Order: sequence, then C-alpha cells, then structure tokens
Amino acid sequence: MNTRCLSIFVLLLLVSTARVTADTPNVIVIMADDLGYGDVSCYGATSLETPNIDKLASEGVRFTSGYCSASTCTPTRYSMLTGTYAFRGKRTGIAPPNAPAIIKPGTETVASILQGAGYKTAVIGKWHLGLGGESGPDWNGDLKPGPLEIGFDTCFLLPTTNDRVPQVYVHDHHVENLDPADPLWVGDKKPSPEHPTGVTHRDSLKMDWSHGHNSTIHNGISRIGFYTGGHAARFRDEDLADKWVEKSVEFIEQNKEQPFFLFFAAHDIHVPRIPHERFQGKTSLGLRGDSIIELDWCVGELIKTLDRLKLAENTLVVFCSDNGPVLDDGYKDNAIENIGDHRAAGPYTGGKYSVYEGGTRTPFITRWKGRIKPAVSDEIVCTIDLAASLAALTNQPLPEDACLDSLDVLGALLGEANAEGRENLVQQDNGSRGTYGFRAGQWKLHRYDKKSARNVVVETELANTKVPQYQLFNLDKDPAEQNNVLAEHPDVAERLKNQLSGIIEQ
Ligand code: NG6
Ligand code: CA
Repeated sequence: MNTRCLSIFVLLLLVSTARVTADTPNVIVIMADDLGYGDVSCYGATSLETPNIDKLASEGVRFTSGYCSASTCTPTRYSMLTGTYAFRGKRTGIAPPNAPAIIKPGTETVASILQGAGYKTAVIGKWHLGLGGESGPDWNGDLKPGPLEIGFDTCFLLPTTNDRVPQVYVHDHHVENLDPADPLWVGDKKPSPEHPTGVTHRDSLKMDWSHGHNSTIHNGISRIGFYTGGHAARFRDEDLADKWVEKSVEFIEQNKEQPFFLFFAAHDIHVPRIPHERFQGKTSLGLRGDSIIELDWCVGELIKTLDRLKLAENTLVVFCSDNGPVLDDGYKDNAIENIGDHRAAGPYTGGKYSVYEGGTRTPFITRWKGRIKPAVSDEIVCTIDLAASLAALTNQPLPEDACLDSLDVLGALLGEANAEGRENLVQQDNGSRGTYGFRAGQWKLHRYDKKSARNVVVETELANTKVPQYQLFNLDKDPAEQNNVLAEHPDVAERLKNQLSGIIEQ
C-alpha cells in the first residue's frame, strides 16, 4: 500500500469509528417542559429540593440570563433545532394532534449538524413538531417525515404533548406496539355520538379539566382532540418519565464508544401532571411540585449513567426549559391552591404565553466535567444558539442559508473567561407575528399589536393587552418589568425599535 492509499485508509478508519475527542464530546440537551426560572432550588425555590439539577449547576455554569426563544413549546423547539426564529417559519405555533412535520426534510438542524460530525443522534421524549407530509401523520403507516428526516438517527417519542391525543409512543417511523387489527384514528371531531368525552363522562375522570381538555378520555383524563383504537399501544401517563429514562440509558449505553447527541425532551412539568405514583405527594406543592421532583430524578438518572460509563468528562450536558411556568393550564390539579410562597417564575413577571421575562427566562445550565469551570454567568444565552455553538464546537461549517438567528456563543456556554453571550434576543409568544419582547443588555422592549392572540385564560399579564404599543423597561433596576420608562429614554427606545424591526423584517 503506498502512502497515499494508507492515509486514505486511515482517514476512512477514523471516520467510520469516530471517537469522542475534546472537539467531539457527547452532547445531551435536557429540555424541561413549562419549567419556570424559580421552580428549582438552585434558582431560588425553597418549597422543594432538586438535588440533581442543583448538582449539575454546582459543577457547571448556571446562567441567570438563559432563555428559550418563545414562551410556548412548538416555537421554542423549532428554534432550538433549526437555529432560526420561529416567526420566520410557517405553522410554528402550538401544533395540534394531526399537524404535519413542521421542520421540512433537508433543513439543517442541531441533529443534522452533529450527525455530519459523526455523532449518533437521538430524540427521546416530547416531540410536538408535527409528523408526516402535508396531510398529517399516517398513524397506522409510515410516520414520515419526522425527526429521522432532519438529522436524528433514531427517535422514541410522545408525538405532541400529553394533553393532546394520542397517548402512544412513536419509535422511528411507527407507533410502537400498534395492533393492525385495532387501528388508531385521530381527529378533531367526535368520531361517534356515543364516544365518551370529558363533558359526557366528567364524573368518571380521575383529574377534572378546567378549560379545554374535555375530549377523548384515556387513563381517566380527558384530552385535547379525539381518538379511537390503538389500545395495545397506549401508555399510562404515570410511566412516561421512566420510559424516557429507560430509552435514554439504552441509547447512551449503545453509543458509549462514539460521540452521541441525545435530545432528552422531558414531558415534566406539562399538564396533565401525573408523575409516577412514587413521586405523588412528595412535595407541598401538589402534583406540579411532584412533577418537578420527577424531572429532577430523570436528570439524576442520566448523570448516574454518564458516571457509570465514565462519560462525564467527555459529555456536555445542557439543561433548559421550553417556556416559562403556568399554574392552571387546563386541569384542576390544585397547582394554584398549593402554591404558597413558591414563585414559579422567580423574580420575573409573566410566564408561559407571555413576552415578559417570566415567559422565556428559564433555568439554563451547562456542565462538562473537567472542561467547564463551575460558575454563575450573567451572559445572555438562548436555546436558539445551540445550533451555531455546537457547530463551532465540532468544527462543522454552517451553510449561509441555515440557522439564521443562531449565534456562536460557545465560549459563554463553556464559561470561558471574558467570553460574551448575545447582545440581544427576540422573545416570542406563540409563533404569532406582532407581539415580541426584545432584550438588549439591561433594556427590554415590549412590542405588541392588536392582531396578537390574547390569552386571558391562564393569566392576565401577557404584554399584549393594549394596542399597538411599545414599552421599555430597565431590567437592572426593574427585573419585574413594572415601570415603563419609554418616555424617559426615547433614544434607547428608538434604537431598540429599529434593531427589533431590522431583525423581524429580515
Ligand atoms: C394550549 C392549551 C394548553 C397547552 C398549550 C401547549 C388549551 C385551553 N390550552 O392551547 O393546555 O397544551 O396549548 O403547551 O387547550 S406547550 O407547552 O406545548 O406549548
Ligand atoms: Ca412547554
């Protein structure tokens, strides 16, 4: 073999058996659902304890200005994966049960970038980004396109969100354990007059609904949307977290010899909050708090697995949330009654659905043992930056037309001295155009217009109740965004308005 052949052979060998190196650590993104800034003890909660998340924070960087890019699930997940603000995409608001795949095949994503770098990639948990072509998911056939068409090698999913039908797992392109003799039907209309619902059979429910969520009943809980069939495939809500952990541990074990990317998309603490029986009653906050404890347990299990397989020193773990907190999000689970002095959004105003800080400023932690020095960072970082930052980490080029809003803030994510985060960030509510928050340094601009949906069901402070309007807040002096200082700082407001328009009209 001549030298040229030999080097090609060695190169091929290297590519085919990619090893974890300093440039290619494993990456686990743990995304909680509806977890607020103040919901975990390392961010100030005192009504419960989250030892595993706290440990992650004490061994890594705990961000005080860590954000998701929207205050609902689908747009945040869309932006996290694509590195592009959801308002640039179509149908990026909260996805209904029969939504088609929102991220089109061929779109560059965090998963495809890391796949390109030789990683094995998986998403395990809540998807909520649609499945299937234009006519939506073919529940009894091939469920594609989906995650496997945008860079994931494998997936094990809850297709939408657990308050929406159906309660089945999707493994790669199929519903797991589906009996062809009992086909699954999913729709938005009652399939027959006698079909039991949360309205007709309200007395039989184990958890009553408070708004919406009164269609098909499964496991004593009525949901958004209707379905029939697929009985052998249906899961128990109580077992979701265990399943995510089981499948994740399996994936990590299978790929321990080579770089992997795991997107662990927890369902906790979204409604219906039905943690496993062993967590029920464990906090004074009721099921909402018990779900936080379950989430913390999941984090502990993932970390234990890394330790057991000696992977902690070559795995970057990112912990974040998909939007801020909400108490009553459609079920009577006593979250409001049990809240006591717990402040789910910490010092911030608003929460889920809101462009106040509480909507998107959420727990955000990075840990890479041996590489990241434990610290608390005030740099602005966002889930939308994972794409460009992980591309930088793994030396992957980003095509010019991809990941448009993702910034390489790797240095800040790794807690490097003097490394800077974002200068500014657009905060969105639910995929609608018109209402935005805009954080730039100490300043925060609100912009809302009358076309924006107004959610008066869960809370009142959504920043979109007057039209059309801008407000300006100084977060250093007024983190709760209570004093509009626009009149005192017209120059700042003008600068921010222009910057925001420049970004959203691009
Ligand atoms: C809302 C639901 C809410 C929740 C949310 C999505 C009603 C009245 N409210 O439409 O319960 O499901 O959508 O949450 O149906 S998210 O975290 O996935 O964005
Ligand atoms: Ca959510």
